Amino acid sequence: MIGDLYADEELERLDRDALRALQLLRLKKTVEAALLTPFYSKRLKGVGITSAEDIRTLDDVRKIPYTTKDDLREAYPYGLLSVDRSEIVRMHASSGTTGTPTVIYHTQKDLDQWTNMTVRSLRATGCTKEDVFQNMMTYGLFTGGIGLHYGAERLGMLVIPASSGNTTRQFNMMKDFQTTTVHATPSYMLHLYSRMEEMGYSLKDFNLKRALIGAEPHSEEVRQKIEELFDIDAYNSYGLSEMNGPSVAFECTQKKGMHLWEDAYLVETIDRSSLEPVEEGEMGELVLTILIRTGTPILRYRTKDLAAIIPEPCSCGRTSRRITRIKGRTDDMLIINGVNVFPSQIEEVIMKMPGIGTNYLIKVRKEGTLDKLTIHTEVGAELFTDNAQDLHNLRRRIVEELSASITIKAAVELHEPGFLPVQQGKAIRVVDERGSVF
Ligand code: DLL
Repeated sequence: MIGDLYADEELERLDRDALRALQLLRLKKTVEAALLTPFYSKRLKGVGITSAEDIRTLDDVRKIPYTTKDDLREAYPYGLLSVDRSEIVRMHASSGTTGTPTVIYHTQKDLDQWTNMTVRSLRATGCTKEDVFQNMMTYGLFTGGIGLHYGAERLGMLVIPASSGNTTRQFNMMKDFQTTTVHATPSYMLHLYSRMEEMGYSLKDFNLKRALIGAEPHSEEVRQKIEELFDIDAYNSYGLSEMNGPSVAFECTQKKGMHLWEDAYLVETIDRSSLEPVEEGEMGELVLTILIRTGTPILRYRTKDLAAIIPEPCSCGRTSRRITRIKGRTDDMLIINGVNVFPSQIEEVIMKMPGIGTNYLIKVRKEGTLDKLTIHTEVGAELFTDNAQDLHNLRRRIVEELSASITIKAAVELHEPGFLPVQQGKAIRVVDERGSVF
């Protein structure tokens, strides 16, 4: 494959024409692999694609129907394998909410390519072999732990495969091994900070320089809060198991959007109602095709994640276009008395409030015929002990700013640190008690 002729550093900086030529070659190869799977052979032949030669330009990708999570479930367990099962060396799975998991299989070559992407992503954030890397993402079927592990090793970092949870042990290791880089969900980073003092630690015990945060939606305000609390740089990392996992898109040290590694992924943004492409720069649903995996090829996957492609080149010199922070998932959008609200819009408002704590929860329920939105948020311990007037003022300010930003009058309840539940994996930020209202 032509991509194999380039060193990875060159792939990061290929000029756009060469990049597109490489994408086309890899797309053809992927379609060829897909035609070998029971699922896609039927699907592609149904639209007249019987060989890779039916893909002549990158625009021909539009001839291919979208793939959804339900399709992957339908193909469970082996309907998307394009190679003999003996060639497969690893699987990952995500269960979602409906039971049947979606399973992704990797050949050794697929894993090597994924590791390349991971090395590249880590390097983009300034990681080197001098770093001590504490990987606080769950190891297992979830891709967050193992996904970054091999890249970090290949880069030569000292890898601590800590996995998630056990906050005391995380702190002990951060201190004893002088960890410089952690990988965690943003909600776990906030949780860590909230426990630091009570565990007898302070920032000067650590040598932390950066956090790689991802796997769940979070606002710019949360990134800034993590950076300020720990006095570090925090980099956004996006990925999904259907597209391997972490290292689909990663921020570089410029921190102005995430480079979506285009030699490995073909990205489209579509209008989620018409399913037609939106303009570059406009917010749409990300549709991704993985170009570096043959074990389980997936074409035009509807991620349900909303973001925009940033067309302008990045000053770091990497040529893969960037995407904006994920605004939310199409299925996370709340409709409150007819108004569309993404949880991220609420998070932006509360996380920039001075004195606010590290955890919050959005609750929606019916009150008569109306929807009632209540924001529960923790605040710093000092606010509870100082004076009630400050608490009152803070509550009023949140209500006002929410009303200005999302045009909804929400109830706000302030709580002491540690009051709200903490999840070990991805944070649950919304509890919708309206049943099957929407
Ligand atoms: O969360 C892979 C991953 C692990 C990414 C570690 C980054 C770091 P899944 O469990 O399949 O895979 O969940 C994928 O999580 O479709 C998004 O909705 C959400 N997501 C992942 N990263 C981000 C992010 C991993 N940086 C789903 N910002 C995706 C917002 C994110 N949402």
